[in-house]
Amino acid sequence: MHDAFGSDMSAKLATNDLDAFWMPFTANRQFKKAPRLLVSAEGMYFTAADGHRVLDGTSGLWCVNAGHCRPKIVEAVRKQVGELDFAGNFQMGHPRAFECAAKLVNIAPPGFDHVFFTNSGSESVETALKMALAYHRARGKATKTRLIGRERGYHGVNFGGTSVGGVLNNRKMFGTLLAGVDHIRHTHDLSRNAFSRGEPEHGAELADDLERLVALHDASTIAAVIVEPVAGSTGVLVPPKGYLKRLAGICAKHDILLILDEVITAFGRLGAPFAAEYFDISPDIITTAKALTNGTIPMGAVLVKDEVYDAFMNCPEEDIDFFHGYTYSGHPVACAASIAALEVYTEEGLLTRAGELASYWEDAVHSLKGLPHVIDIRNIGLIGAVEFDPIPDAPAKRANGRFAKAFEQGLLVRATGDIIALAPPLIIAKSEIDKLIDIFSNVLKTCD
Ligand code: PXG
Repeated sequence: MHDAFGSDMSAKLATNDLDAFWMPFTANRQFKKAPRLLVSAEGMYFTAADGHRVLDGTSGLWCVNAGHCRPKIVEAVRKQVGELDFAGNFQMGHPRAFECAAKLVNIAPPGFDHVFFTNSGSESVETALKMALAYHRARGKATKTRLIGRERGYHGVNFGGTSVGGVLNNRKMFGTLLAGVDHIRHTHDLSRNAFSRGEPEHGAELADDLERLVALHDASTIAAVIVEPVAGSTGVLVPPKGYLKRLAGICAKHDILLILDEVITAFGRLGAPFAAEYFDISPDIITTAKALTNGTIPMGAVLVKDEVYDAFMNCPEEDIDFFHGYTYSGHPVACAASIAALEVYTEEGLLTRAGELASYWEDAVHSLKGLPHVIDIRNIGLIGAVEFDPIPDAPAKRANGRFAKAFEQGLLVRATGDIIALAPPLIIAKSEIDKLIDIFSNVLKTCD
């Protein structure tokens, strides 16, 4: 291989082939000493570089709800990239983006008739936060500028999402972040809710923490609250019974927009197309990404309620109504992937399949109770989590060791803190659930 100057680069590549890529959210030096490389995937399985098959217990990173390398999606991408590789959507457009938006609106909760495209969950969050600010301003309520997140919330890694997020390690290195942000308390409470099956009994009253912030800042200064219906990245925190309804009620009472961050829950993870429907609440904005394209092509989408969209349409018709967007908002290849993914989901009943599997899954995950160091097990839809007591002075080590061992044994799980999260593709068979639990319980029995 030759670089731009004509010199032979192959020797350099051979010696530094893992060095150049600064991997995200990774202990780079540790990883590169014992890399775990995945080279192909199909259905429920990855194949690792050494040839061993790995059952995907996390849908990649909560992305591949229909399983890997689905032919219909692969073909749609192949066809689109050869037909229209790129066309922008600023003051021009292409049919795939309109088709994709219409398909999304079709499966979206009632009243969500508009879609703004992005390229990731982080961008969906930034878009939603900016939308909330601009919405209030367009309605003449320009003092409503504060953004409220929640402790232990994860909303991606851009500045807005980091600011409303509640993860210490994601925040502490990055200065003062966005001004005018506050947080309500998280809902994780093992003392009252350990080993809950589905939604925990205790903690709906934690939603009233928003009233505390209203009393502190005044509702006239608050634009929006953003929460995940089920917090994923910080260890699968299932909302207590009644909590989300109560939070939505307080938002409505104070004219505060509720942004539901459904980056991991949208597209069937809980057994309904969206968590908003599962919990029977009506947020104002829903952020999505990941399974939107079954993970095939990076893409995000912000679903917007009519009232919000309409507020932007009061400006003169020739004016740009929202000064926001990305070069790749509604990229044709991403749209083609998403259209095909949404078709696969509906054709195969995947948007509701998690509901059919939920009780089998719940029993399977809770069968791990009693194994060494397990201090909690929780589940909802096709999500599960096992929490371990931390090794003194070595937080996260317990879960990380189990993650590495599981991978060796042919199972991909996701470690976060001292919690292991499970979220397999929605196509999983009951026999594969049994296999997943079998491998994982052996790992838990044999690790310190
Ligand atoms: N919001 C939520 C609720 C998320 O879970 C993002 C926003 C950001 O999405 P992008 O596409 O910008 O990464 C996420 C991402 C994990 C894990 O292991 C979860 C995410 C990403 C990587 C790992 O739980 N969620």
